[in-house]
Amino acid sequence: IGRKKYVIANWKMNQNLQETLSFFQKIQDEDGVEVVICPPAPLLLPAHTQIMQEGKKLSLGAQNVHQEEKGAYTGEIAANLVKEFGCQYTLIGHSERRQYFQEDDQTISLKVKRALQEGLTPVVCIGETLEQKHQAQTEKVLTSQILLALEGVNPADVIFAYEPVWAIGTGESASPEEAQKMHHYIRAVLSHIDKKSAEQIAILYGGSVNETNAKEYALMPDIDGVLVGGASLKVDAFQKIITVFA
Ligand code: G2H
Repeated sequence: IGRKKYVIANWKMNQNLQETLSFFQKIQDEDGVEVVICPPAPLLLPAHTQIMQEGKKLSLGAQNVHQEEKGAYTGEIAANLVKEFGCQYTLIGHSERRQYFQEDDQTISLKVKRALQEGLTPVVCIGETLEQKHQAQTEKVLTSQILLALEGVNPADVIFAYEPVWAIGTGESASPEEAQKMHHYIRAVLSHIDKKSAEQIAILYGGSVNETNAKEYALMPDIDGVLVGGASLKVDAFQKIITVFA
């Protein structure tokens, strides 16, 4: 439907400097798909330099930014700094941030605003836990995550990634049909906020995507790309996923 396609790598706390340089030497951009790599923050600048040297059409994203502009927040990462280091995107509210670092929807809402203020496109991660799924709470959870994330911002400026928490790093992915159903629901919620933007907003699927199953997600009308963890660490596997969406 003419929406832009995205393949985003979330390296999480993996890869060292040497692996990063070699990854960017080997990986190829492809027409028709925006490829975004989200390495650990200390690897952003070397990755940026390497991309420039190679002259490749690849983008960088942070995995997280702090909601405040700057100040006494030991160990945290400022959005304007990652922007300076070559990022155009940042993940916000990944389930591991929600689970291990107590990020709630309120904090996530502030982070979305901060990212936009600094000129970064937020990739907002939403999704239900296994418990919520079993209690038939999925739609309710998604709706409230979407509404809070979009509070006071233009929905057209945001990308969403649907990552059912039970499918993350477990090898148990949501079936393409199951994912499509939820993406369709997410777009319906967005369309209540702004009908026109809802048609334009990219909604990516994430959770145990690999070079084998990526093709099936790409066929779904409301799946505009993928957010890839484990399978993004190996150049060959990640390249195959890029090709699927190109
Ligand atoms: C979900 C995903 C990327 P994986 O966290 O964000 O990781 O593909 O390893 O399930």
